[in-house]
Amino acid sequence: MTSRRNFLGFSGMSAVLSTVAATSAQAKSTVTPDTNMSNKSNKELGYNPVRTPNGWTLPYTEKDGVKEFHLIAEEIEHEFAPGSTAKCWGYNGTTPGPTIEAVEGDRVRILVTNSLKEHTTVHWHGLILPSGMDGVGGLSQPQIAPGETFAYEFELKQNGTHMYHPHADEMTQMALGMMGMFIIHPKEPEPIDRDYCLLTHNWAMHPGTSRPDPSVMVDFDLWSFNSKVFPAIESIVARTGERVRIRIGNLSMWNHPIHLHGTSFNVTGSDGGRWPKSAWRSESTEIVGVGQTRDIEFVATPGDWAFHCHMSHHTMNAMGHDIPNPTGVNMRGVEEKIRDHLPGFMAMGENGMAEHQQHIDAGHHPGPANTLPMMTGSGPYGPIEMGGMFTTVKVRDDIAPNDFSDPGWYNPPANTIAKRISRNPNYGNPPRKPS
Ligand SMILES: [Cu+2]
Repeated sequence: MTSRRNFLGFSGMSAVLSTVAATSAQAKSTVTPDTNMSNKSNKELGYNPVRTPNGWTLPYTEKDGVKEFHLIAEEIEHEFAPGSTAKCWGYNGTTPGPTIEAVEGDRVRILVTNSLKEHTTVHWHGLILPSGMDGVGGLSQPQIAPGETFAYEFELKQNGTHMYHPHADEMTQMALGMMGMFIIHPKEPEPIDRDYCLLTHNWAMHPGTSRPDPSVMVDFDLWSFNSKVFPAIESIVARTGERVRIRIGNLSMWNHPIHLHGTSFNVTGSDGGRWPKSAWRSESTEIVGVGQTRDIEFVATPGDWAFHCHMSHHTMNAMGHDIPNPTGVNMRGVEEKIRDHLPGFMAMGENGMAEHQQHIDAGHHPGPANTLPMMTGSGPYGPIEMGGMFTTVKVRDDIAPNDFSDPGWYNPPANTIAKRISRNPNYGNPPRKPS
């Protein structure tokens, strides 16, 4: 049995697993740096376009007053972060599929071509529409067979943060990455300077393999925002004082308590649109449940602020769950004996797991092929020891309104960084609870 969460470093096992070879896929996943696919100004659009970090927005053509979009369901080659690629399923070359963006009152026609080898449908999650447009295979429409194209057409009767996903062999198709965001702007523009959207997901990408395993229900290996994991998730960038909204959708198998450092945000909306102010809640962590969307808004304050799921295993990459607890165990001597059976075995974890990244970074400990280290990433002060659903909100005083490029690391004002004042382990006299 392959143990997924492999933090003890079974490089012997990795040699076996690395024989799983990748084959060619039908389409290459590409990241479009500029996610706004429209050449129109915000004024012409009538809204401030949403930005999908690491993703993109689906262009449309206007035909007789109808906005026509075209999705194609297909197998793709996807990179979670450099060092881990997989054959996934998605739309128009990517997972998540492109963000669909329109305005309340629009009539939309969405063509769906099926380039998979099994049938599919698309369900417009949270949208108010005729029953026959709801996309549940067998219930509301016939399945879209391989090679066929179906047309969905309906009027957008609401605004808010919505999603789309298959309602056909849903367990497999979603596990392999078929999902996307569907943003409907209100007719009246909202006072938001930067509008981001992130779709959360989980992947059973067992070490050394190259296809997500759809049978896994709880113990996943990779946790993603827009199908990317740290350190490959783009930063959320803003200028000091701007009003930022982050729309978060969840089509994964877990709830995600999403936490932002350095500010108290308001939870301001969902698939029900932007709530009345009386319904806003001031929070620092908001659980986005499976099948839910939540919008958070805050005024940007300068700094590099961590933004992540607060389930601590959701900010790690692949590791092994089914191993004995090494914490506090002196494995010297035993390590040699295990090496007879597992060549290259390296004991880790006696004093905590931070040494994992040190060994990986130093090249002592090559992991299985096509598998990201459990903890990774470097900041200006050393290893960040994260993975999965972790990125940064980067706020600076001098960022132009439409500049989304990464400004690098924050340079804090003098005397505002925590600093070392002693190396003496017996320094001071910290109080302990009297026994
Ligand atoms: Cu989570």
